Amino acid sequence: MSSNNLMNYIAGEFVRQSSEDWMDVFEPATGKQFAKVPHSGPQEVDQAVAAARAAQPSWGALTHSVRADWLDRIADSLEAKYEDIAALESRDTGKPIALARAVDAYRSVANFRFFADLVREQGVERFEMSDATNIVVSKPVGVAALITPWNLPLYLLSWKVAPAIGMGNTVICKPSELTPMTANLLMETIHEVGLPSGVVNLVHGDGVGAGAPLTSHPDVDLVSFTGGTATGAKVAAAASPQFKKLSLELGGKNASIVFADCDLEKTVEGVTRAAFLNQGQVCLCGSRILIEDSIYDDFVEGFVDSVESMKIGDPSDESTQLGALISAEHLQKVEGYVSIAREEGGEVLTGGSPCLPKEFENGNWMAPTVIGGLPVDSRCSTEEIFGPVVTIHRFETEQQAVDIANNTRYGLAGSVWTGDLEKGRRVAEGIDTGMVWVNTWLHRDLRVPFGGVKDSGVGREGGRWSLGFFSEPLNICLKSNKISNT
Ligand code: TXE
Repeated sequence: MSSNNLMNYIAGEFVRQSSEDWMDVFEPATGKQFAKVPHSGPQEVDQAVAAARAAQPSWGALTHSVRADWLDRIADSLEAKYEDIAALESRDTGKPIALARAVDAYRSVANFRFFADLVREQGVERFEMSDATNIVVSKPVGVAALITPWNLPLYLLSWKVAPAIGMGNTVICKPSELTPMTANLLMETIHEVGLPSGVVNLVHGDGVGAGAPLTSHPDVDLVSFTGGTATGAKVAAAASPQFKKLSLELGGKNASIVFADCDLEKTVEGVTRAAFLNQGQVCLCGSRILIEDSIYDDFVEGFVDSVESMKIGDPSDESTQLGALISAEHLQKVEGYVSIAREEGGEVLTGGSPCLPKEFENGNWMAPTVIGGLPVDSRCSTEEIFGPVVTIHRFETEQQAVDIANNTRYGLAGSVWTGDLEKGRRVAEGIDTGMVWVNTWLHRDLRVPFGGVKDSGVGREGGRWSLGFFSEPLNICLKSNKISNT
Protein backbone atom coordinates (compact mmCIF):
# COMPACT_ATOMS: atom_id res chain seq x y z
CA MET A 1 0.00 0.00 0.00
CA SER A 2 1.43 3.42 -0.97
CA SER A 3 2.15 5.91 1.80
CA ASN A 4 -0.35 8.22 0.15
CA ASN A 5 -3.16 5.76 0.90
CA LEU A 6 -4.58 7.44 3.97
CA MET A 7 -6.27 5.67 6.85
CA ASN A 8 -9.04 6.54 9.25
CA TYR A 9 -7.99 7.46 12.79
CA ILE A 10 -10.20 5.81 15.39
CA ALA A 11 -9.62 5.26 19.13
CA GLY A 12 -6.01 6.39 18.88
CA GLU A 13 -5.07 4.09 15.97
CA PHE A 14 -4.72 4.50 12.22
CA VAL A 15 -7.07 1.81 10.96
CA ARG A 16 -7.89 0.29 7.58
CA GLN A 17 -11.53 0.49 6.56
CA SER A 18 -13.51 -2.74 6.31
CA SER A 19 -13.70 -2.80 2.49
CA GLU A 20 -11.21 -2.25 -0.35
CA ASP A 21 -13.20 0.76 -1.48
CA TRP A 22 -10.92 3.77 -2.06
CA MET A 23 -11.44 7.25 -3.48
CA ASP A 24 -8.79 8.95 -5.61
CA VAL A 25 -7.38 12.33 -4.61
CA PHE A 26 -6.25 14.56 -7.49
CA GLU A 27 -3.75 17.39 -7.67
CA PRO A 28 -5.77 20.39 -8.93
CA ALA A 29 -2.78 21.98 -10.71
CA THR A 30 -2.02 18.97 -12.93
CA GLY A 31 -5.11 16.77 -12.70
CA LYS A 32 -2.89 13.86 -11.61
CA GLN A 33 -4.04 11.38 -8.96
CA PHE A 34 -1.61 11.42 -6.04
CA ALA A 35 -3.35 9.85 -3.05
CA LYS A 36 -6.29 7.68 -2.04
CA VAL A 37 -8.69 7.92 0.88
CA PRO A 38 -10.94 5.25 2.31
CA HIS A 39 -14.49 5.44 1.00
CA SER A 40 -15.82 4.89 4.52
CA GLY A 41 -19.40 4.00 5.34
CA PRO A 42 -21.72 3.59 8.34
CA GLN A 43 -19.56 0.83 9.87
CA GLU A 44 -16.52 3.14 10.20
CA VAL A 45 -18.77 5.96 11.42
CA ASP A 46 -20.20 3.66 14.12
CA GLN A 47 -16.69 2.70 15.26
CA ALA A 48 -15.56 6.32 15.44
CA VAL A 49 -18.69 7.45 17.32
CA ALA A 50 -18.28 4.57 19.80
CA ALA A 51 -14.63 5.55 20.39
CA ALA A 52 -15.59 9.18 20.95
CA ARG A 53 -18.44 8.20 23.29
CA ALA A 54 -16.16 5.96 25.36
CA ALA A 55 -13.50 8.67 25.71
CA GLN A 56 -15.87 11.53 26.55
CA PRO A 57 -16.51 11.08 30.30
CA SER A 58 -12.86 11.08 31.35
CA TRP A 59 -11.87 13.80 28.86
CA GLY A 60 -14.83 15.95 29.91
CA ALA A 61 -13.88 15.53 33.57
CA LEU A 62 -10.47 17.19 33.12
CA THR A 63 -10.13 20.84 34.09
CA HIS A 64 -10.14 23.59 31.46
CA SER A 65 -6.53 24.28 32.26
CA VAL A 66 -5.41 20.68 31.65
CA ARG A 67 -7.26 20.56 28.34
CA ALA A 68 -5.78 23.96 27.37
CA ASP A 69 -2.31 22.49 27.93
CA TRP A 70 -3.15 19.73 25.45
CA LEU A 71 -4.18 22.36 22.87
CA ASP A 72 -0.84 24.09 23.36
CA ARG A 73 1.02 20.81 22.87
CA ILE A 74 -0.82 20.25 19.59
CA ALA A 75 -0.01 23.85 18.54
CA ASP A 76 3.70 23.33 19.32
CA SER A 77 3.85 20.15 17.31
CA LEU A 78 1.91 21.63 14.39
CA GLU A 79 4.17 24.66 14.41
CA ALA A 80 7.17 22.41 13.89
CA LYS A 81 5.42 21.14 10.73
CA TYR A 82 4.63 24.61 9.40
CA GLU A 83 6.31 24.10 6.02
CA ASP A 84 4.79 20.62 5.63
CA ILE A 85 1.31 22.06 6.22
CA ALA A 86 1.89 24.75 3.60
CA ALA A 87 3.30 22.32 1.02
CA LEU A 88 0.56 19.71 1.54
CA GLU A 89 -2.21 22.30 1.45
CA SER A 90 -0.84 23.90 -1.71
CA ARG A 91 -0.59 20.54 -3.49
CA ASP A 92 -3.96 19.28 -2.29
CA THR A 93 -5.98 22.45 -3.03
CA GLY A 94 -4.00 24.03 -5.90
CA LYS A 95 -3.51 27.28 -3.94
CA PRO A 96 -0.24 29.27 -4.12
CA ILE A 97 2.39 28.16 -1.62
CA ALA A 98 2.85 31.72 -0.29
CA LEU A 99 -0.87 31.87 0.53
CA ALA A 100 -0.86 28.37 2.04
CA ARG A 101 1.97 29.44 4.33
CA ALA A 102 0.62 32.87 5.33
CA VAL A 103 -3.01 31.87 5.72
CA ASP A 104 -3.47 28.11 6.11
CA ALA A 105 -0.36 27.11 8.07
CA TYR A 106 -0.40 30.27 10.15
CA ARG A 107 -4.05 30.08 11.15
CA SER A 108 -4.03 26.33 11.85
CA VAL A 109 -1.39 26.83 14.52
CA ALA A 110 -2.94 30.10 15.72
CA ASN A 111 -6.36 28.46 16.18
CA PHE A 112 -4.98 25.95 18.71
CA ARG A 113 -3.01 28.64 20.54
CA PHE A 114 -5.88 31.10 20.63
CA PHE A 115 -8.38 28.58 21.99
CA ALA A 116 -5.84 27.25 24.49
CA ASP A 117 -5.64 30.72 26.02
CA LEU A 118 -9.39 31.30 25.89
CA VAL A 119 -10.29 27.91 27.39
CA ARG A 120 -7.72 28.39 30.17
CA GLU A 121 -9.41 31.66 31.17
CA GLN A 122 -12.83 30.04 31.52
CA GLY A 123 -14.27 30.37 34.98
CA VAL A 124 -17.60 29.93 36.69
CA GLU A 125 -20.03 32.84 36.25
CA ARG A 126 -21.84 34.02 39.43
CA PHE A 127 -25.06 36.00 39.83
CA GLU A 128 -25.83 37.09 43.39
CA MET A 129 -29.43 37.39 44.67
CA SER A 130 -30.35 38.87 48.05
CA ASP A 131 -30.77 35.38 49.49
CA ALA A 132 -28.98 33.03 47.09
CA THR A 133 -26.14 32.68 44.65
CA ASN A 134 -26.44 31.43 41.08
CA ILE A 135 -23.45 29.82 39.50
CA VAL A 136 -23.25 28.93 35.82
CA VAL A 137 -20.87 26.16 34.88
CA SER A 138 -20.01 25.12 31.31
CA LYS A 139 -20.43 21.43 30.64
CA PRO A 140 -19.33 19.62 27.49
CA VAL A 141 -22.09 18.87 24.98
CA GLY A 142 -20.78 15.33 24.38
CA VAL A 143 -19.79 13.83 21.02
CA ALA A 144 -19.31 16.30 18.17
CA ALA A 145 -19.29 15.72 14.39
CA LEU A 146 -17.05 18.24 12.62
CA ILE A 147 -17.58 18.39 8.85
CA THR A 148 -15.32 20.61 6.75
CA PRO A 149 -14.90 21.69 3.10
CA TRP A 150 -11.96 21.82 0.68
CA ASN A 151 -11.16 25.53 0.36
CA LEU A 152 -9.33 26.05 3.70
CA PRO A 153 -8.93 22.46 4.91
CA LEU A 154 -6.81 22.58 8.07
CA TYR A 155 -7.63 26.22 8.83
CA LEU A 156 -11.32 25.32 9.18
CA LEU A 157 -10.82 21.92 10.80
CA SER A 158 -8.55 23.35 13.52
CA TRP A 159 -11.10 26.17 14.03
CA LYS A 160 -13.57 23.49 15.12
CA VAL A 161 -11.36 20.84 16.77
CA ALA A 162 -9.62 23.26 19.16
CA PRO A 163 -12.71 24.77 20.86
CA ALA A 164 -14.61 21.47 20.71
CA ILE A 165 -12.04 19.42 22.60
CA GLY A 166 -11.02 22.42 24.69
CA MET A 167 -14.55 22.48 26.16
CA GLY A 168 -14.47 18.76 26.94
CA ASN A 169 -16.21 17.23 23.94
CA THR A 170 -14.81 14.35 21.95
CA VAL A 171 -14.97 14.59 18.17
CA ILE A 172 -15.24 12.83 14.85
CA CYS A 173 -13.73 14.80 11.96
CA LYS A 174 -15.01 14.31 8.41
CA PRO A 175 -12.79 16.40 6.13
CA SER A 176 -13.60 16.97 2.48
CA GLU A 177 -12.76 13.93 0.38
CA LEU A 178 -11.14 16.33 -2.12
CA THR A 179 -8.52 17.63 0.34
CA PRO A 180 -7.74 15.06 3.06
CA MET A 181 -3.96 15.51 3.41
CA THR A 182 -3.66 18.04 6.23
CA ALA A 183 -6.46 16.41 8.25
CA ASN A 184 -4.28 13.30 8.15
CA LEU A 185 -1.31 15.40 9.26
CA LEU A 186 -3.36 16.70 12.19
CA MET A 187 -4.12 13.10 13.24
CA GLU A 188 -0.39 12.25 13.04
CA THR A 189 0.30 15.28 15.22
CA ILE A 190 -2.35 14.30 17.76
CA HIS A 191 -0.96 10.76 17.82
CA GLU A 192 2.57 12.06 18.33
CA VAL A 193 1.67 14.28 21.27
CA GLY A 194 -0.19 11.35 22.87
CA LEU A 195 -3.66 12.90 23.23
CA PRO A 196 -5.84 10.33 25.06
CA SER A 197 -7.26 7.88 22.54
CA GLY A 198 -10.78 8.49 21.26
CA VAL A 199 -10.76 12.24 21.97
CA VAL A 200 -10.17 13.05 18.29
CA ASN A 201 -11.22 10.58 15.59
CA LEU A 202 -11.30 10.95 11.84
CA VAL A 203 -13.37 9.20 9.19
CA HIS A 204 -12.49 9.82 5.54
CA GLY A 205 -15.05 9.51 2.78
CA ASP A 206 -17.71 11.39 0.89
CA GLY A 207 -20.91 13.05 2.00
CA VAL A 208 -23.23 10.17 1.29
CA GLY A 209 -21.00 7.41 2.70
CA ALA A 210 -19.54 9.10 5.77
CA GLY A 211 -21.08 12.58 6.21
CA ALA A 212 -24.76 11.58 6.21
CA PRO A 213 -24.44 8.63 8.66
CA LEU A 214 -22.50 10.91 10.98
CA THR A 215 -25.03 13.75 11.02
CA SER A 216 -27.94 11.36 11.63
CA HIS A 217 -26.12 9.17 14.17
CA PRO A 218 -28.16 8.93 17.40
CA ASP A 219 -25.01 9.05 19.52
CA VAL A 220 -23.74 12.33 18.04
CA ASP A 221 -24.84 15.32 20.16
CA LEU A 222 -23.55 18.24 18.10
CA VAL A 223 -22.82 18.96 14.44
CA SER A 224 -20.59 21.78 13.23
CA PHE A 225 -20.68 22.03 9.44
CA THR A 226 -18.94 24.33 6.96
CA GLY A 227 -19.77 23.84 3.30
CA GLY A 228 -22.31 24.58 0.58
CA THR A 229 -25.83 25.82 1.31
CA ALA A 230 -27.55 22.86 -0.40
CA THR A 231 -25.52 20.39 1.69
CA GLY A 232 -26.16 22.47 4.80
CA ALA A 233 -29.92 22.00 4.27
CA LYS A 234 -29.40 18.22 4.16
CA VAL A 235 -27.30 18.33 7.32
CA ALA A 236 -29.98 20.37 9.10
CA ALA A 237 -32.70 17.95 7.95
CA ALA A 238 -30.73 15.00 9.35
CA ALA A 239 -29.66 16.60 12.64
CA SER A 240 -32.70 18.67 13.64
CA PRO A 241 -35.26 15.89 14.37
CA GLN A 242 -32.85 14.56 17.00
CA PHE A 243 -32.37 18.08 18.46
CA LYS A 244 -28.62 17.97 17.99
CA LYS A 245 -26.83 21.22 18.62
CA LEU A 246 -26.12 22.64 15.16
CA SER A 247 -23.91 25.28 13.61
CA LEU A 248 -23.94 25.86 9.85
CA GLU A 249 -21.40 28.07 8.07
CA LEU A 250 -22.59 28.12 4.46
CA GLY A 251 -22.09 30.08 1.27
CA GLY A 252 -21.94 33.79 0.51
CA LYS A 253 -22.48 36.34 -2.25
CA ASN A 254 -20.78 39.28 -0.63
CA ALA A 255 -20.80 42.85 -1.88
CA SER A 256 -17.77 45.14 -1.97
CA ILE A 257 -19.28 48.66 -1.92
CA VAL A 258 -16.98 51.35 -3.30
CA PHE A 259 -17.83 55.01 -2.62
CA ALA A 260 -16.44 57.96 -4.57
CA ASP A 261 -14.63 59.28 -1.47
CA CYS A 262 -12.49 56.14 -1.06
CA ASP A 263 -8.71 56.02 -1.44
CA LEU A 264 -8.81 54.74 -5.02
CA GLU A 265 -5.42 53.01 -5.09
CA LYS A 266 -5.85 51.19 -1.78
CA THR A 267 -9.43 50.29 -2.65
CA VAL A 268 -8.48 48.77 -6.00
CA GLU A 269 -5.86 46.67 -4.19
CA GLY A 270 -8.23 45.65 -1.39
CA VAL A 271 -11.17 44.86 -3.67
CA THR A 272 -8.92 42.77 -5.96
CA ARG A 273 -7.73 40.75 -2.97
CA ALA A 274 -11.29 40.34 -1.68
CA ALA A 275 -12.44 39.13 -5.08
CA PHE A 276 -9.70 36.66 -5.96
CA LEU A 277 -7.99 35.36 -2.83
CA ASN A 278 -7.75 31.56 -3.06
CA GLN A 279 -9.09 31.84 -6.66
CA GLY A 280 -12.31 33.33 -5.25
CA GLN A 281 -12.96 30.14 -3.32
CA VAL A 282 -13.57 31.68 0.10
CA CYS A 283 -17.11 32.09 1.39
CA LEU A 284 -16.18 35.68 2.39
CA CYS A 285 -14.94 36.75 -1.06
CA GLY A 286 -16.41 39.96 -2.44
CA SER A 287 -17.85 38.66 -5.70
CA ARG A 288 -20.20 41.60 -6.43
CA ILE A 289 -18.51 44.94 -6.71
CA LEU A 290 -20.83 47.94 -6.39
CA ILE A 291 -19.25 51.21 -7.52
CA GLU A 292 -20.54 54.76 -7.07
CA ASP A 293 -21.48 56.15 -10.46
CA SER A 294 -19.13 59.18 -10.40
CA ILE A 295 -15.96 57.03 -10.15
CA TYR A 296 -17.23 53.98 -12.05
CA ASP A 297 -14.99 54.36 -15.12
CA ASP A 298 -11.83 55.24 -13.17
CA PHE A 299 -12.34 52.41 -10.72
CA VAL A 300 -13.07 49.82 -13.41
CA GLU A 301 -9.98 50.81 -15.38
CA GLY A 302 -7.74 50.48 -12.31
CA PHE A 303 -9.45 47.28 -11.18
CA VAL A 304 -9.13 45.48 -14.53
CA ASP A 305 -5.43 46.48 -14.70
CA SER A 306 -4.91 45.17 -11.19
CA VAL A 307 -6.66 41.87 -12.00
CA GLU A 308 -4.65 41.40 -15.19
CA SER A 309 -1.39 41.97 -13.32
CA MET A 310 -1.92 38.98 -10.99
CA LYS A 311 0.48 36.12 -11.60
CA ILE A 312 -1.31 32.83 -12.26
CA GLY A 313 0.46 29.47 -12.47
CA ASP A 314 2.64 26.93 -10.66
CA PRO A 315 1.32 26.85 -7.06
CA SER A 316 4.76 25.89 -5.74
CA ASP A 317 6.36 29.07 -7.17
CA GLU A 318 6.78 31.63 -4.37
CA SER A 319 5.67 34.52 -6.57
CA THR A 320 2.41 32.93 -7.76
CA GLN A 321 -0.74 34.80 -6.74
CA LEU A 322 -3.45 32.64 -8.32
CA GLY A 323 -3.49 28.86 -8.42
CA ALA A 324 -5.84 26.20 -9.76
CA LEU A 325 -9.50 25.55 -8.93
CA ILE A 326 -10.28 22.60 -6.74
CA SER A 327 -11.65 20.11 -9.29
CA ALA A 328 -12.59 19.59 -12.92
CA GLU A 329 -16.28 19.57 -11.91
CA HIS A 330 -15.92 22.85 -10.06
CA LEU A 331 -14.11 24.45 -13.01
CA GLN A 332 -16.98 23.34 -15.23
CA LYS A 333 -19.50 24.92 -12.84
CA VAL A 334 -17.58 28.22 -12.72
CA GLU A 335 -17.15 28.32 -16.52
CA GLY A 336 -20.85 27.56 -16.81
CA TYR A 337 -21.59 30.78 -14.94
CA VAL A 338 -19.53 32.78 -17.45
CA SER A 339 -21.68 31.32 -20.24
CA ILE A 340 -24.80 32.22 -18.27
CA ALA A 341 -23.45 35.77 -17.84
CA ARG A 342 -23.04 36.10 -21.62
CA GLU A 343 -26.60 34.82 -22.15
CA GLU A 344 -27.83 37.33 -19.56
CA GLY A 345 -26.24 40.19 -21.52
CA GLY A 346 -23.01 40.56 -19.56
CA GLU A 347 -19.72 41.73 -21.04
CA VAL A 348 -16.51 39.92 -20.07
CA LEU A 349 -14.05 42.75 -19.38
CA THR A 350 -11.14 40.44 -18.67
CA GLY A 351 -10.72 36.69 -18.35
CA GLY A 352 -10.59 33.62 -20.55
CA SER A 353 -8.21 30.69 -20.42
CA PRO A 354 -4.83 31.23 -18.81
CA CYS A 355 -1.74 30.35 -20.83
CA LEU A 356 0.29 27.88 -18.78
CA PRO A 357 3.24 25.52 -19.28
CA LYS A 358 2.52 22.02 -20.61
CA GLU A 359 2.74 20.23 -17.25
CA PHE A 360 -0.37 22.08 -16.08
CA GLU A 361 -2.52 21.52 -19.15
CA ASN A 362 -4.74 18.93 -17.43
CA GLY A 363 -5.22 21.03 -14.30
CA ASN A 364 -8.26 23.10 -13.39
CA TRP A 365 -7.24 26.57 -14.50
CA MET A 366 -9.23 29.70 -15.06
CA ALA A 367 -8.06 33.29 -15.50
CA PRO A 368 -9.60 35.85 -13.13
CA THR A 369 -12.73 37.13 -14.81
CA VAL A 370 -14.58 40.45 -14.46
CA ILE A 371 -18.07 40.81 -15.89
CA GLY A 372 -19.86 44.11 -16.42
CA GLY A 373 -23.27 45.13 -17.76
CA LEU A 374 -25.41 42.60 -15.89
CA PRO A 375 -28.68 43.48 -14.18
CA VAL A 376 -28.32 43.36 -10.38
CA ASP A 377 -30.88 40.57 -10.18
CA SER A 378 -29.24 38.34 -12.83
CA ARG A 379 -28.18 34.82 -11.80
CA CYS A 380 -24.46 35.64 -11.91
CA SER A 381 -25.03 38.64 -9.65
CA THR A 382 -27.05 36.81 -7.02
CA GLU A 383 -25.93 33.13 -6.96
CA GLU A 384 -22.73 31.89 -5.36
CA ILE A 385 -20.16 31.06 -8.06
CA PHE A 386 -17.27 30.37 -5.64
CA GLY A 387 -14.55 30.93 -8.21
CA PRO A 388 -12.47 33.69 -9.84
CA VAL A 389 -15.48 35.47 -11.37
CA VAL A 390 -16.88 38.81 -10.22
CA THR A 391 -19.64 41.07 -11.47
CA ILE A 392 -19.50 44.88 -11.30
CA HIS A 393 -22.44 47.24 -10.92
CA ARG A 394 -23.13 50.98 -10.59
CA PHE A 395 -25.05 52.74 -7.84
CA GLU A 396 -25.99 56.35 -7.22
CA THR A 397 -27.14 56.58 -3.61
CA GLU A 398 -26.26 54.91 -0.32
CA GLN A 399 -29.71 53.37 -0.18
CA GLN A 400 -29.32 51.93 -3.66
CA ALA A 401 -25.99 50.34 -2.66
CA VAL A 402 -27.59 48.75 0.41
CA ASP A 403 -30.58 47.51 -1.60
CA ILE A 404 -28.33 45.84 -4.18
CA ALA A 405 -26.16 44.32 -1.44
CA ASN A 406 -29.27 42.82 0.15
CA ASN A 407 -30.65 41.51 -3.13
CA THR A 408 -29.49 37.91 -2.62
CA ARG A 409 -30.44 34.82 -0.57
CA TYR A 410 -27.07 35.01 1.15
CA GLY A 411 -25.91 37.15 4.07
CA LEU A 412 -22.43 36.25 5.20
CA ALA A 413 -20.02 39.18 4.82
CA GLY A 414 -19.31 42.38 2.90
CA SER A 415 -16.98 45.34 2.68
CA VAL A 416 -17.45 49.11 2.36
CA TRP A 417 -14.74 51.42 1.01
CA THR A 418 -15.02 55.10 1.92
CA GLY A 419 -13.12 58.01 3.46
CA ASP A 420 -16.06 58.64 5.79
CA LEU A 421 -16.14 56.11 8.64
CA GLU A 422 -19.56 57.33 9.82
CA LYS A 423 -20.97 56.53 6.39
CA GLY A 424 -19.08 53.22 6.38
CA ARG A 425 -20.69 52.21 9.64
CA ARG A 426 -24.15 53.42 8.59
CA VAL A 427 -24.02 51.45 5.34
CA ALA A 428 -22.62 48.39 7.15
CA GLU A 429 -25.57 48.44 9.55
CA GLY A 430 -27.97 48.45 6.61
CA ILE A 431 -26.63 45.22 5.14
CA ASP A 432 -28.35 41.97 6.19
CA THR A 433 -25.20 40.01 6.88
CA GLY A 434 -22.98 38.60 9.62
CA MET A 435 -19.76 40.57 9.07
CA VAL A 436 -18.78 43.81 7.34
CA TRP A 437 -15.29 45.23 6.95
CA VAL A 438 -14.81 48.95 6.29
CA ASN A 439 -11.69 49.86 4.22
CA THR A 440 -10.34 46.35 4.66
CA TRP A 441 -11.31 42.74 4.06
CA LEU A 442 -10.68 39.49 5.91
CA HIS A 443 -8.96 41.42 8.68
CA ARG A 444 -9.67 38.72 11.27
CA ASP A 445 -9.73 39.06 15.02
CA LEU A 446 -10.32 35.55 16.39
CA ARG A 447 -12.33 36.95 19.33
CA VAL A 448 -15.23 38.23 17.21
CA PRO A 449 -18.33 36.29 16.08
CA PHE A 450 -18.09 34.57 12.71
CA GLY A 451 -21.15 33.41 10.76
CA GLY A 452 -24.04 34.58 8.64
CA VAL A 453 -27.75 35.12 8.23
CA LYS A 454 -30.33 33.98 5.64
CA ASP A 455 -28.99 31.14 3.44
CA SER A 456 -25.46 31.72 4.76
CA GLY A 457 -26.09 29.71 7.88
CA VAL A 458 -27.24 29.36 11.44
CA GLY A 459 -25.30 30.31 14.55
CA ARG A 460 -21.94 31.91 15.20
CA GLU A 461 -18.50 30.52 15.95
CA GLY A 462 -15.36 32.44 16.95
CA GLY A 463 -14.04 33.50 20.36
CA ARG A 464 -16.53 33.06 23.18
CA TRP A 465 -19.25 32.19 20.63
CA SER A 466 -17.32 29.00 19.82
CA LEU A 467 -16.95 28.17 23.49
CA GLY A 468 -20.68 28.76 23.99
CA PHE A 469 -21.60 26.56 21.05
CA PHE A 470 -19.31 23.73 22.12
CA SER A 471 -20.64 23.69 25.69
CA GLU A 472 -23.90 23.61 27.66
CA PRO A 473 -24.42 26.10 30.50
CA LEU A 474 -25.72 24.59 33.73
CA ASN A 475 -27.23 27.06 36.18
CA ILE A 476 -27.10 26.05 39.85
CA CYS A 477 -28.98 28.23 42.33
CA LEU A 478 -27.47 27.88 45.84
CA LYS A 479 -29.61 28.97 48.78
CA SER A 480 -28.30 28.43 52.27
CA ASN A 481 -30.95 27.30 54.76
CA LYS A 482 -28.97 28.88 57.57
CA ILE A 483 -29.62 32.43 56.35
CA SER A 484 -33.41 32.41 56.19
CA ASN A 485 -36.30 29.98 56.01
CA THR A 486 -38.29 31.91 53.41
O1 TXE B 1 -19.33 21.27 -0.74
P1 TXE B 1 -20.19 20.36 0.20
P2 TXE B 1 -18.89 21.04 -2.24
C1 TXE B 1 -19.98 26.05 -1.67
C2 TXE B 1 -19.53 26.45 -3.05
C3 TXE B 1 -19.37 25.15 -3.75
C4 TXE B 1 -20.52 24.39 -3.17
C5 TXE B 1 -20.40 22.91 -3.22
O2 TXE B 1 -20.52 27.20 -3.70
O3 TXE B 1 -19.46 25.27 -5.13
O4 TXE B 1 -20.56 24.78 -1.83
O5 TXE B 1 -19.12 22.51 -2.77
C6 TXE B 1 -19.61 16.89 3.20
N1 TXE B 1 -24.10 15.05 4.88
N2 TXE B 1 -18.92 25.95 -0.69
O6 TXE B 1 -19.78 20.13 -3.00
O7 TXE B 1 -20.89 19.29 -0.54
C7 TXE B 1 -18.52 16.80 2.17
O8 TXE B 1 -18.03 15.48 2.07
C8 TXE B 1 -22.99 15.40 5.57
C9 TXE B 1 -18.92 26.96 0.31
O9 TXE B 1 -17.51 20.65 -2.22
O10 TXE B 1 -20.99 21.27 1.03
C10 TXE B 1 -17.52 17.80 2.71
O11 TXE B 1 -16.77 17.23 3.78
N3 TXE B 1 -21.87 15.86 4.98
C11 TXE B 1 -18.09 26.58 1.46
C12 TXE B 1 -18.42 18.91 3.26
O12 TXE B 1 -19.69 18.28 3.46
C13 TXE B 1 -21.88 16.00 3.64
C14 TXE B 1 -16.84 25.87 1.19
C15 TXE B 1 -18.62 20.11 2.33
O13 TXE B 1 -19.05 19.65 1.07
C16 TXE B 1 -23.01 15.65 2.88
C17 TXE B 1 -17.00 24.86 0.17
C18 TXE B 1 -24.16 15.16 3.55
N4 TXE B 1 -25.28 14.82 2.90
C19 TXE B 1 -18.01 24.97 -0.74
N5 TXE B 1 -22.72 15.90 1.58
C20 TXE B 1 -17.89 27.65 2.51
N6 TXE B 1 -18.95 28.00 3.24
O14 TXE B 1 -16.80 28.14 2.69
C21 TXE B 1 -21.45 16.37 1.54
N7 TXE B 1 -20.93 16.43 2.78
